[in-house]
Amino acid sequence: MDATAEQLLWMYEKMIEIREYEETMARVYLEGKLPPKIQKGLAFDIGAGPVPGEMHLAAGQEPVAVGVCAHLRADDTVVGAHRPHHFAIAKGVDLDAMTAEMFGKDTGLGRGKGGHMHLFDPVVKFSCSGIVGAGAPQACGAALAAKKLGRDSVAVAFFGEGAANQGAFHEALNLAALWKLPVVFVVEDNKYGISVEKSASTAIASNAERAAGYGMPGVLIERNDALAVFKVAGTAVARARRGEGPTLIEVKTDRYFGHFQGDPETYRPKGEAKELRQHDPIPVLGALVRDMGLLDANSDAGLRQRIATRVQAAYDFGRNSPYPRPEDALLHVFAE
Ligand SMILES: Cc1ncc(C[n+]2csc(CCOP(=O)(O)OP(=O)(O)O)c2C)c(N)n1
Repeated sequence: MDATAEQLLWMYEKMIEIREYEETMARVYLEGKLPPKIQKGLAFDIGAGPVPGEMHLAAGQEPVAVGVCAHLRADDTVVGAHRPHHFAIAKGVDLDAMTAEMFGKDTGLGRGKGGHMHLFDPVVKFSCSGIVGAGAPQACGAALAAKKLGRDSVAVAFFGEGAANQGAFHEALNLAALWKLPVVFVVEDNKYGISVEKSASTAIASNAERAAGYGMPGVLIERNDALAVFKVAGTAVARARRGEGPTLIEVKTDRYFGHFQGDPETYRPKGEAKELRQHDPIPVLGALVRDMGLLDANSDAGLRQRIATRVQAAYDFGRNSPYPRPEDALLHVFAE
């Protein structure tokens, strides 16, 4: 399945937007957290500053999000994990409300009660969770609902290779195949689960091989490349829409930042992140769209400027929004 000019441009634009979002967050997150005497690599108070809590960024992993979401509609469901911004942006979650959520503000997706790992947007059917492995069964639930309602919408569960060792992953795959659910499972293999290398946690090199054990197609994508993901995801999403059941995809991708912001990354070979950035997938797609005549240097610069302005506006919105009122602390927490 070849991408149209419109899809190529969309993927390029979204990858730039995700990268801009994550690089901005890397700066904003440190505000108020790093007293001058605390050196790089030492712990800081994660509750301090305008963006409280842990922060897991996905710079480098953009191809996985855009290559899959290019095939999705607003009525399709996406369930992400604890590193969710790239999926949320690619699925079309409102950037202002998403950012306000991370600032803990009343205008946030969850009125500031969820934070960056708990972004819920029913408008575009997006959710995520800090519970590793939780997303696969939830995607099965959304897929089962679509099937029962006779709709051709699909569900995608994105999670890391660490999550693929959770029991919930295996139960979800079994059920999805047994009931031929319209779901696509996408494993992001960014080499590490926190500090643990995949080779130290997983007996086989590719999770795609595990698909055979559940009776579904499994595909390994060895390049961190938007087009490569787009092609494989297109087949998987179309298969799910036709009612032919689930697919398991694993993508080898690159995490440029630490597991969380503030991670001393002592487990990484020195210079690894810098080396990974030499294979940045964004300029690769940029060269392609320019070679195809879809963009020139001027329009590329204009596009980047528009995206930077849009992202900055979202951060301004989050920063300047009001905090929830203390008396609303229990509002929307318990069902009546
Ligand atoms: C059920 C559960 N166990 C453990 C954790 C702690 N934890 C947070 S992230 C993480 C590693 C996840 O690795 P992976 O699934 O590969 O995702 P990545 O961080 O690489 O994106 C762990 C163990 C958790 N949040 N939930």
